Amino acid sequence: MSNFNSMKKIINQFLSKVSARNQNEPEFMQAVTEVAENVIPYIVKKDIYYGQNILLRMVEPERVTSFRVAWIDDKEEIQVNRGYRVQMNSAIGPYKGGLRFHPSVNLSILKFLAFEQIFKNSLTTLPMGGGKGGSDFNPKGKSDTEVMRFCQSFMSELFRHIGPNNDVPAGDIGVGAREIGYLFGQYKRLRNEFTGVLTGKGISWGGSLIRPEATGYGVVYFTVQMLNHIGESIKGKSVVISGSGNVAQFAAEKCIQLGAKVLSLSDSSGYIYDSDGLNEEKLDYIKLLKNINRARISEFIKKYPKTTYSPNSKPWNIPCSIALPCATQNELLLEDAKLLKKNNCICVGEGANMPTTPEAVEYFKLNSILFAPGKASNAGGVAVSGLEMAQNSLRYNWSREEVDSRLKNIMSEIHHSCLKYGTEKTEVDYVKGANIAGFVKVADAMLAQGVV
Ligand code: NDP
Ligand code: 2IT
Repeated sequence: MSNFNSMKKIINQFLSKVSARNQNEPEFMQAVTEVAENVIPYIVKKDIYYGQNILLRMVEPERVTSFRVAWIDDKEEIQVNRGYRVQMNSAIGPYKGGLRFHPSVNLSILKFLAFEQIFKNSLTTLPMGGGKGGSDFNPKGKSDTEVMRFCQSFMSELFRHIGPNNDVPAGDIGVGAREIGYLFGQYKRLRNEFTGVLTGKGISWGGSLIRPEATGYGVVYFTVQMLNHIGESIKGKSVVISGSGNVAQFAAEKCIQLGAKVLSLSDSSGYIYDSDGLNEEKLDYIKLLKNINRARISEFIKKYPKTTYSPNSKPWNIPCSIALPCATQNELLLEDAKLLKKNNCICVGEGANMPTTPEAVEYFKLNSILFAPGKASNAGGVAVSGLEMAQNSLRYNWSREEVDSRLKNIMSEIHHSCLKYGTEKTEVDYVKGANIAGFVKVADAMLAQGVV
């Protein structure tokens, strides 16, 4: 058997074992498969890792908690949702990762996110393990008081399982400043302690400057690094962004600040296309629509009628040099990748977690399109969460400039790690680089700590 075939066999044996134990978890298996394909060939060449079943240990969550969240809506009807916290790996630090509130939330999605978070957090250079949680609660259309009652009920169980030295959640889809506030208030009330148990807090109560901006800014800092590495720059380039939430808004903001032309944003109902490019004033209006009015992005064209709105479609058919998928998993398919290539796109940076399907990732690789996986390019959010934890421990706040400069340095370090493990002849496989670099630090810690 050729080396290639025997390696394929080892990988397939591993994946069969994992999938037998995690049936009906397609998103989790998708994330595990990608890591296994990069990391197993690395492990078999390294005596210290070979035979230690490290990856088999990493795919098994240290702990999974699932709980009932009962709450009363504005019509005084009793509602029941399901809450979760997946504590995946604590080898290098307390569990760290966001909470997602979205009707699609299930164990497969949270396990994929918690698994990705292990590698992402390792790449940040900061001491954070991997975790994720959330609920199938849908915040859309709920009043502020309904969201508050839900968050209070959710935290009334979650508080037993988290803590500033144990597990520190943050935001993700459907969980922003409002939800973190309600969750923090309830935790503080139950524990009678003011601690850094959550990140993404408000500035006056323990939050960090730049945390709201960090994921989107970080994606763009990473994209700039990739472009610079091939002698290109972002200035003047056209950018297509999906999503219009936290990550998309600040990715757009940084692109505009750096002189790029942002042509689109979207939500789950459709996308807007602005051939002149969004400017700061238009972006402020999007922030108002999405964050304060909690409206649909289609509303944008009422104020800016030169912009077009396309319902029930995604923006990947718009000609652009750079694509930043910043909405959700599996939102960029092979056919979208082909459209991007046809329109001469040269670079894709994931703002969301796993937005690109494996077939589309492979297509980008075969066509030499720069591609950054979310665990590298969107790590700026959790990195500044780590800086928020550091500031909470110091009982001190750093300036905007200080945090932004630390964020930039961390994104450069991540880029450097990807180059170290992913450079192949003249090109860089950022997926492989991120997976191996993220793995090595966690694996070494696990080896040092024995079979636990
Ligand atoms: P938000 O809730 O602020 O925004 C989510 C955006 O994505 C909205 O525009 C939403 O549209 C859209 N969206 C959500 N689900 C779907 C779907 N099924 N199909 C199409 N569009 C969808 O979330 P964030 O911006 O925080 O998160 C976006 C992505 O970035 C997620 O993958 C998240 O895991 C990832 N991420 C977030 C980080 C953070 O710090 N917040 C850090 C790193 C990664 P609609 O309003 O219609 O639902
Ligand atoms: O996917 C992610 O990295 C996040 N949602 C942010 C996690 C965090 O703890 O800041």
